[in-house]
Amino acid sequence: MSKYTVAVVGATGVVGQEIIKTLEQRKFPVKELVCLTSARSEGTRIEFNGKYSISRILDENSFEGVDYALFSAGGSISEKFAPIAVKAGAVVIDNTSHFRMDPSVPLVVPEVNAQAVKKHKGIIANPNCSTAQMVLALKPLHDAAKIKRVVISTYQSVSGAGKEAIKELESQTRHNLQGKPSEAKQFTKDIAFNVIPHIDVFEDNGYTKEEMKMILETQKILEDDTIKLTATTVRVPVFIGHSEALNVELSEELPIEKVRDLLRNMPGVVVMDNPSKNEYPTPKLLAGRDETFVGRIRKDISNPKAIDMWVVSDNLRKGAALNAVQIAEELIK
Ligand code: L14
Repeated sequence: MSKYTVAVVGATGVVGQEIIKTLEQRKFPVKELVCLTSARSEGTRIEFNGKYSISRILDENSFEGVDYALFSAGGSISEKFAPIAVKAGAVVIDNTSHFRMDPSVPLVVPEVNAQAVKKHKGIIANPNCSTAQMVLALKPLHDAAKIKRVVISTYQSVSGAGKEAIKELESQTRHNLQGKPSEAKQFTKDIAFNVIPHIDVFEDNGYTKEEMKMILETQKILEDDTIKLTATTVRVPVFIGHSEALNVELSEELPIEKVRDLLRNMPGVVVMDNPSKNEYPTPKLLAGRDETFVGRIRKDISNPKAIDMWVVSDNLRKGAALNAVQIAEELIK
């Protein structure tokens, strides 16, 4: 089997670390792991396959001999360095939002649109975490009875926003329990004992960028811009795992058992839906798992053609690292 030189850009970040763990767990054929970071994290010892790799500063010459470069260090880093990596001969898998809507860049969730990988011109984009788990649940329904409209509410954990955001939820929780006030730095409001209807920046239409990403990326991945979507994305005081309440209007009425079967047969999806036993997915239960879990599946009593469901996945796994590594696996098939 061939082996590849793999670079991870943002190697000491929350997603970078998860990517390295995932490459190891899934036994991706790595000849050499190149860990790239900012000057601040230079020289960090990173364990991989029982050996240590020392992180180096990302620069213009970092990609010599690199086959695959997985980027997770922010949009401006991808904007500058992804083209440099491509020029050096690497294929880039980008975790940021920077290239996702570029028509020449495939946006891929392998269980949904693996074929799109083939059209790449050097860069492949990994979708937004909330989009990735949602399209897994939407795809089989769309194939069976064309989705007309989706109404989305999300409950998103802090880990997507990085290490400092994780620390802020920890320290604010501790402080507030001791009756001390806390200072909001990573989010616009306190995140402990709170919910914040604001992820990423506001756009002119009143939506946040996170909401618009869910809308536009879903249309691109499902290759159908006639699907209408609307979303409210909300940050909740959870460390890992995003949850989503979806109302999905189909173009025809499907029996609810049929809907369950379609979801059960979808790769990457697990139906966890047993209300009589209080069984439904929650982030605390499912953090660390690769699959996307769907529960609370029911007919919308206000519309016979619509389905309500609750979708939970680990935002660092399917929402980021796992999906990126799965794209790399498609490339070496
Ligand atoms: O990749 O949770 O588009 O604050 C931007 C928002 C990643 C998660 C993306 C967050 C996201 C992030």
